[in-house]
Amino acid sequence: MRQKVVVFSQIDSNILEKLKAQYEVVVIDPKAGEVNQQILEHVVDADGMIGAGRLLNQSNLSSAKELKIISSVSVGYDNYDLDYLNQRKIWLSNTPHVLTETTADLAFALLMSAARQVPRLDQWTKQGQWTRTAGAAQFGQDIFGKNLGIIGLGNIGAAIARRGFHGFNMNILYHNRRENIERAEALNATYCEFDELLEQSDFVVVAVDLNADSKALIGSAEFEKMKPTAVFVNISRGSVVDEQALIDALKSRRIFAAGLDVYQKEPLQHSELFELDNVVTLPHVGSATAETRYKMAALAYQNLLEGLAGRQPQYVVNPNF
Ligand code: 8YV
Repeated sequence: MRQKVVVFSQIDSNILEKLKAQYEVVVIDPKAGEVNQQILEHVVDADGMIGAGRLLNQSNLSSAKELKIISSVSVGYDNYDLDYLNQRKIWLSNTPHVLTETTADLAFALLMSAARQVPRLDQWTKQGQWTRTAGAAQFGQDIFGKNLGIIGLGNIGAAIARRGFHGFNMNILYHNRRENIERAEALNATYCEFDELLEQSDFVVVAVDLNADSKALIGSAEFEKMKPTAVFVNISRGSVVDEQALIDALKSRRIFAAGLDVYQKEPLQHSELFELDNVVTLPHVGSATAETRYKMAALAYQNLLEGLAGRQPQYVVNPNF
């Protein structure tokens, strides 16, 4: 009897074919009906799950009596109830490292686009508004040699620091819950207390995991501490930021601009953010290149195989339940 795998989001087609050759595979199709209802129906006899971007917890996994592993095609795992998975002795695995550089590239794309008003000026030019030499209304912020403040100097934060230091001669500031002297020295980064980083940074980049400590970490008080020329970039999770406070800070020009890849609610079709000309909004594409998404899916496939064979996956998130 072949083990059953539920694929709960779109994954690389080659990896999907490999799964179908080895297991009984059910693919959750948003076009076929309400996704959570499909999950509830198909997890009952599932041995494994693979995918990303769905909330999985007791409300939709309690009937999954055979479930051994959830293989997430993501590095973040805030949308899984880890306490419940531990209680049920269900492994959760993720896909770290393979997406680090791609996500750091995207962070810098947002930083530069927001600093130099690229989307707004692109539209301005295409609408035929360029009738004379660009003036103060088209001015952006310098990047070279400026202060880059990174909140969360993990793998992605470190990759962003390398881009800033080696690519733009930036002064690298960082804040973590715990100072990481060895990593900071290698990155030419200086540890700052949280408020100090907000006050001194020309660019504030959020690269933390979403957890109890980082939820709503950045709100009105934090935006008030930033420079009026500051550019704010979030490539972590939307809930790390009080989104209304960000909208207010942008509307009042309390900060110069923002570059966002994540939002409190995703996917996002309607928001006050979309009416503002000083924010660049991308649809959670930090890891979204064909090459990187294949690497993530291939790593998640290996994690799944290990879990279904009863072996702890290499990139298990909850090894000691
Ligand atoms: C994923 C991400 O592609 O890996 C993560 O944690 O945020 C992205 O790179 C996304 O979570 C898939 O929904």
